[in-house]
Amino acid sequence: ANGKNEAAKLAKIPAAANPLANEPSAIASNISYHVQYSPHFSPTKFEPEQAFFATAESVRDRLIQQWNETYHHFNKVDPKQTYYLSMEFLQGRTLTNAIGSLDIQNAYADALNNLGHVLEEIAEQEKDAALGNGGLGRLASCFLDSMATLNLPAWGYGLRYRYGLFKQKITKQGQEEVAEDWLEKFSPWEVVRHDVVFPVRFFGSVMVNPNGTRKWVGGEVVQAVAYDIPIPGYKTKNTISLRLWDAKASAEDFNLFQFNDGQYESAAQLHSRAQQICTVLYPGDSTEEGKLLRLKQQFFLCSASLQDMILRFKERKSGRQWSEFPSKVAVQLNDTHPTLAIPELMRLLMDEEGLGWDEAWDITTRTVAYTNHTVLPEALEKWSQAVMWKLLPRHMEIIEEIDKRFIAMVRSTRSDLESKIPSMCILDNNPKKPVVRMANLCVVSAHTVNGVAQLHSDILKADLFADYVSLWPNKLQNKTNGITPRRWLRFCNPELSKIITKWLKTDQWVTNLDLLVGLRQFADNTELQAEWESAKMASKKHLADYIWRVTGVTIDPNSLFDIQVKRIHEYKRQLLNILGAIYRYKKLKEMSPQERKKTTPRTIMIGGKAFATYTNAKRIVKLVNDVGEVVNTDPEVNSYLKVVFVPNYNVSVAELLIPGSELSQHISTAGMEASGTSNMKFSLNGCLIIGTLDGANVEIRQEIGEENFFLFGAVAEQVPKLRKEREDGLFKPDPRFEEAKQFIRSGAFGSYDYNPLLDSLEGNTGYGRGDYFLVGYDFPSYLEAQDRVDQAYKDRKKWLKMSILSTAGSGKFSSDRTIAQYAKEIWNITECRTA
Ligand code: GL9
Repeated sequence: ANGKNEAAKLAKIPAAANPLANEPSAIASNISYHVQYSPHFSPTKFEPEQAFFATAESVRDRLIQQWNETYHHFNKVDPKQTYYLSMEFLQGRTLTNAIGSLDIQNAYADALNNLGHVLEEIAEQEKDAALGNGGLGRLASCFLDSMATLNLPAWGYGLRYRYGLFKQKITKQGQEEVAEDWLEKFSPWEVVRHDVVFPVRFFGSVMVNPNGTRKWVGGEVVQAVAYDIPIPGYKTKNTISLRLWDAKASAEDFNLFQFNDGQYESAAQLHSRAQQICTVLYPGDSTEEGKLLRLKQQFFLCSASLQDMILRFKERKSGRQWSEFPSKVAVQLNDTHPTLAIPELMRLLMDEEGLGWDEAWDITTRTVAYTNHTVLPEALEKWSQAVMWKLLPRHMEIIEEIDKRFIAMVRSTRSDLESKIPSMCILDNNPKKPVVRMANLCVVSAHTVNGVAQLHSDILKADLFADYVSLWPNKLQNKTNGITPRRWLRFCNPELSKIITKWLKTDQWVTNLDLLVGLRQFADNTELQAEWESAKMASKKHLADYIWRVTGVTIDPNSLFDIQVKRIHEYKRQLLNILGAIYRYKKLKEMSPQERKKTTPRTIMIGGKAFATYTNAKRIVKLVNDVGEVVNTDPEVNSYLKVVFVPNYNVSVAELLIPGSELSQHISTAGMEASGTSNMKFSLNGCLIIGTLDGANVEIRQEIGEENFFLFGAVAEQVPKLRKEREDGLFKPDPRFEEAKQFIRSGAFGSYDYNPLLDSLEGNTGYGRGDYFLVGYDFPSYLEAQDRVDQAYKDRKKWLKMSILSTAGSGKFSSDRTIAQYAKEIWNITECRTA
């Protein structure tokens, strides 16, 4: 009801445009100014939606001021600058984060109250910018927040997808994907830079000049236009840029003659081809067209970003030496997706700037570093050589030359590695399907390669990249991931933040998260425990309210809130979770009412999106929903167990779920989750973890203390042997595992055909990979760990202590720590603070 008739009230507030005054009345005037003088809606309405856009624009005014100052400052100081190249940035919403970073929450809340609105409600009007799939994209966004907060000269470069990650609808059939148009009504945060436009070529051919140099010509040329999004640091003036490229054709590409001849489609053909490039995040790559489009996107990002960096390098100081480039520019490749930056930088330096191979190679290799985010073979990119020759003929020449020189170098310096050359080199010339191995190109060309958690980096060293380590012992580093404590505690959980600040007697923890260890000494304190419990309860009620709104299921805030939210993937083992829930349900059914009363009531929430063509993942979504349907409507047990599928999991849903969580599940098959980052978010918010020794779980457990972590399951070194045993038919399944599967097969959760999913858990069937993910092996120890959870939850003091110790031990997982390490150990950049 807020704001319904507020247009009249608004008219009485003078529309002053002083964008920088901090009093609530001045802010209200500025909001009013935007409603009236930068209108996007008809002038009679001032409902929450209109209020959101006007509020965002007033916040943007402030950001622009300090953003411009940061630009000027970097230009003047000319520091070495990092460019984080990423196909994904999972930004989520911006308003609360921006107001919080500017430290003017209260004034904005008051200003909006004066206008008849409530800040929290206004903030909920904002659509998530979901230009990423999951952890990898969210990591990039957390990194930007830390770069700005640490006053580092650094920018992000990405693509301005029209449709980001799809919206997930749950129907009787399971998951349905719907396009999500975050730009439907425009984004108040982006600024188009009409003066920043670069041509990007595709296809064409290579021309040899009389002097032997080469030039890429012909084909089609698309314009890359810069859209900048401001990234404010927390309580600092520094505001850096996320530069997103959009593609457009130029007017000359529009065939006016054809159009006037009535051939509308062919007249605009080049325009529509240009438009395709930035239409969707991760176009399906099951077709040749899809693959080509994805490759075009990758090159588009790399080429535009590098042209921009080179121009800036030249403009900041005229007439400088190219050899200075690596001391002014650091490029970080977020996974192999932007690998083409390597041959593109080589091409620009040689063909456009006239450098020779050796100098160009020296500059390129001293500039580029690469982060690996996964060891899953299906995620290691390999591009067809034929497609690459067609789309990027000059780059293929360069890649061939890099490969040739690499092989020659290994032969001449390390004859012991001769037998390893076929797997180490870049081009896989298998005649059936010749491909370019992008990870190999990265490792060969980058000065530094890093993994994202200690265990993952150890696996890279021992396994995936072992041969390169013997060649270049110092190239491989670890940089354990982190999360921004601003979004993931200070802003999403203000109740808990207040308590932390009170007990630590400082709010410095927001930028120095190690200070959280100061809570350890109070972990037993009854007063802190009471405050802690009531903050958690408030968040649980808030969450219960949300669950009711989006699913119609009522959940009990006194039950244990148990959450698993992440992309649906067999290796993440949501199936283990739901099988555990099914087993619990079956046991509850078998109990007498008296026995049931002794159990710990639970609400199991599972959320996440399945990739559109990943059938088994979609079956898991369907199963969770079907189980929920039966359990939640079963009057015998539904006060002891609820199973809820949380639809459309995204950043803003995470901000609601995490503060209200008590137990979260990070239960991947050991060795398969490179790091995980939501585990850090949950732990930071006082949520206990049930998990395997995988990814960053290992380090979280070390930091918070093993007695505060519910550990189960096989460890990474065991996995190959266990898989082999399973294959050889030597595995004897636990009867509880058989019982849970049999219960599904009996039709207890409806008539949908779950056999393909269940068969994927068997040793020797045509389906799946013979329980490749070891759900069967880990099932008994998982159930036992869940029993320990139930017991621990009954002891309130013990549980609260563990919860406090989780938060207290999470300091290491700040992305400020991670980024400080990248800055020092990979990029060699230092602070550049805007005065
Ligand atoms: C991922 C890993 O799977 C995660 O374990 C890791 O935490 C993140 C960030 O380093 O990167 N790699 C990857 O491809 N994704 C990850 O989440 N997938 C998606 O982002 C969908």
